[in-house]
Amino acid sequence: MCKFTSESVIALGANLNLRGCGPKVTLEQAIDAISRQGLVIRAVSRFYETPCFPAGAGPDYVNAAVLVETDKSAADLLQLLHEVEHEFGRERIQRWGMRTLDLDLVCFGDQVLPDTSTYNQWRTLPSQEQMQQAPDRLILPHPRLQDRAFVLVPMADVAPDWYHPVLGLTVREMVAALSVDDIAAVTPL
Ligand code: A4P
Ligand code: MG
Repeated sequence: MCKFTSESVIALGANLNLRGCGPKVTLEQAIDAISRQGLVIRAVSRFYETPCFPAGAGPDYVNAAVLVETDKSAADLLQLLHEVEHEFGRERIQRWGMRTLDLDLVCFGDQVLPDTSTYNQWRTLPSQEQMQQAPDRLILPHPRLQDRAFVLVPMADVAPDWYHPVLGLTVREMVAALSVDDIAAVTPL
């Protein structure tokens, strides 16, 4: 019998050293850790150096994205990502604060969670409030995906044709909507 599987994209980011290793090594090790958890890794993006957002809030990041296939639910997958973050020394001190490893679930097939109206509330949250408020449940697609070159450019390496179920745009189209400067600042390592 065929198991039901979903394709999803995980965004990886780090801007602090961990146990003497830089962010790039941490991201490589995190991808190994994810694959050991039974997720099938279908594609790994290039690794990019990206300017810290918000500007001046810390060192540059290394960002990447992976396309994975899983028979887990989206909630179980996020739980697994939190466990891997923990294994890699992630401490949640400050929203958007510096981190040894951030793993975000960017999309899970075409699921919109918990529902379109709640998703839209998070997506349209005024920028002042974005730094203060963090969701206490899984929001899909990731509500800031469309704004961020450091997520979209790596994602375009692994899932350029993924179609945003609410915005009605592909990853290619979302990248094309970013400013030229934002795209240019995301530099392959
Ligand atoms: N949560 C809800 N939905 C999701 C989802 N789809 N994926 C919950 C991941 N987590 C989700 O996340 C806050 C809460 O959102 C958690 O309870 C989680 O269950 P978090 O990972 O604890 O906090 P965070 O990482 O500070 O928030 P978030 O929303 O992941 O932040 P961002 O938007 O990823 O910003 N600059 C550069 N250049 N590169 C970066 O990677 N990353 C950030 C973090 C800031 N600046 C950056 C980068
Ligand atoms: Mg996160």
